[in-house]
Amino acid sequence: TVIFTDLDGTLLDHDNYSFSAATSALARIAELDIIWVLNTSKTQAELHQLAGQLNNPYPFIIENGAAVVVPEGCDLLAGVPLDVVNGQRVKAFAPRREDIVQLLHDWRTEKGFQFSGFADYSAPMLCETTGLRLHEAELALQREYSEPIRWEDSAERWQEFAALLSAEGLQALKGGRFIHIMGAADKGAAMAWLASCLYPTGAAPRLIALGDSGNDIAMLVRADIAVVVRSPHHAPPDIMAPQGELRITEGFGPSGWNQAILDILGAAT
Ligand code: 2M8
Ligand code: MG
Ligand code: MG
Repeated sequence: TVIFTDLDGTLLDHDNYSFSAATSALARIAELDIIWVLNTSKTQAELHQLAGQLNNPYPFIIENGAAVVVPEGCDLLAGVPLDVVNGQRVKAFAPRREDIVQLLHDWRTEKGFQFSGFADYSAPMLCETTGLRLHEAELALQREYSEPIRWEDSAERWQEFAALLSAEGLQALKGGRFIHIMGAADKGAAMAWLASCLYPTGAAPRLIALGDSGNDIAMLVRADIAVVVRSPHHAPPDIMAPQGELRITEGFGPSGWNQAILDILGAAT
């Protein structure tokens, strides 16, 4: 078994980012020595900090499947060729953010689209919209592959914007609060790549995936057990044609996560 989990609204509470409601399930995972992979729209900078807080030594997936990062001290992908970017071992699947932001800003100027994005926000502004603390907001602003935006224009203008995105090979993925503009990568493809690296020979592991939003669909449909974690703020994403078993939690966020993991793994005896 390998577990892939989203963070915001899934393992972390949507409003206060706490994972304390998931303590028993996290202990059970550690006890069973199961590899669990953080698969999130958050940045590498955020993940280095959060992996530490969560005591998770495994590779993690950043910015909606844009890249897999193998942290220092983790030798799980020893034989896999990786790039080294700023001293970190990574496998990137998506184009860099700079050019994407440039395009978005050109379109905004030329066509008058109404939207704002992380490139427009200061850390204190981001704290206000997200409830992140100042230091966390600074880490969230250090983006490499994706630009989260808020659409402040009409639905018709969105159609026009979406057509421009797809002509450039870009996509819009829905997170808990923002729409993430990025290249053609997703959490599901990154999960499949990492799982195949973890188990290059022998039987494929059972993949458990947990998520709460549209940007988790690509990961959830490819899992053997997909857990939709309920959100107090938005409707669950539509999972059409899951390849495995589909569950939906009763509880919200980390408390739903906790229950789902204990149900699947069995509580300690
Ligand atoms: C953004 O991601 C969440 C994930 O669903 C969202 O769209 O609401 C990201 O920018 C992430 O880096 C940041 O930590 C988070 C804060 O709520 O927002
Ligand atoms: Mg989420
Ligand atoms: Mg996420």
